[in-house]
Amino acid sequence: MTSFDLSLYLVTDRELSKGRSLSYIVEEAVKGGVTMVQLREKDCTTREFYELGMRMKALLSPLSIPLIINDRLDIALAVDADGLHIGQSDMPWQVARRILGKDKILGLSVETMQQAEEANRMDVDYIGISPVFATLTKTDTLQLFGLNGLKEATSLSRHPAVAIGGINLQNAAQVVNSGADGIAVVSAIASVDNPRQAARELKLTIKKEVPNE
Ligand code: TZP
Ligand code: MG
Repeated sequence: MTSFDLSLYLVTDRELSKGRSLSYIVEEAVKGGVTMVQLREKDCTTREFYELGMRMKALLSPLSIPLIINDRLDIALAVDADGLHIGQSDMPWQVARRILGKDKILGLSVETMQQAEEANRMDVDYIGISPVFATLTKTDTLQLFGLNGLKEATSLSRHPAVAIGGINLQNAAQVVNSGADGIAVVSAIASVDNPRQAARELKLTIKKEVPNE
C-alpha cells in the first residue's frame, strides 16, 4: 500500500473556496504542510469530477502527497488515485477493497462508537471519526463525538484514526492529544484568505515542526 501520513488531511469543497480554483487551494495547502488530500465534491457531474481528479493527481503525485477520492470508486480507479474514502452508506468496504486491490488506501467514516468498533473487523486502512465538533460544512451529521468520544473511539480502534468536523487552530492540539493520528479539515484551510499560512499554523500546532518549502 502507498504509505500515508494522516496528520494534516485536507478535504476539499469548492463551494467554500471563495471563487479561487481548487488547484490554488490545494497547492497552497500542500506548501503549508498538508500531508494528504481528499477530493470531496458533491455538486459536480461525473465528467467534472473526473477532470478535477486528473488535475489533482497531476498536482499531487510529483509531490508524493496521496490523493484520496471521496465516495466514487469509479473515479478513484479512472484517475488512478492513491485511495478511496467511503461513508457508511457508500459502496460496502469488501467490494471497494476487492475492486481497489491491496495497494490502494481505503478510508471509512465512522459516525458512532459502534461503527468505530465494527470497523475493527474490516480491512480498511484508516477511519475518519466524524464529526468531532459542530460544523457548518456537513449538515447531515448524526451526533458529535466531542473530545471524550474521540478518546474512546481512538483507544478502541485498531486502525489509524483521523478526526473531522469543526477542527481549527483553537482545538487542533486537543484533538491530537485525544489520540487522533491527524486532523481532517475543510473550512479551516479552504475558506481562509491564506490557505498556506493556515496549513502551516495547523501543522505547527499538531506537530511542533515547520514543513520544508
Ligand atoms: N465529514 C464529517 S464533518 C465534515 C465531513 C466531510 C466536514 C468538516 O468540515 P469543517 O469545515 O472542517 O468543519
Ligand atoms: Mg460518502
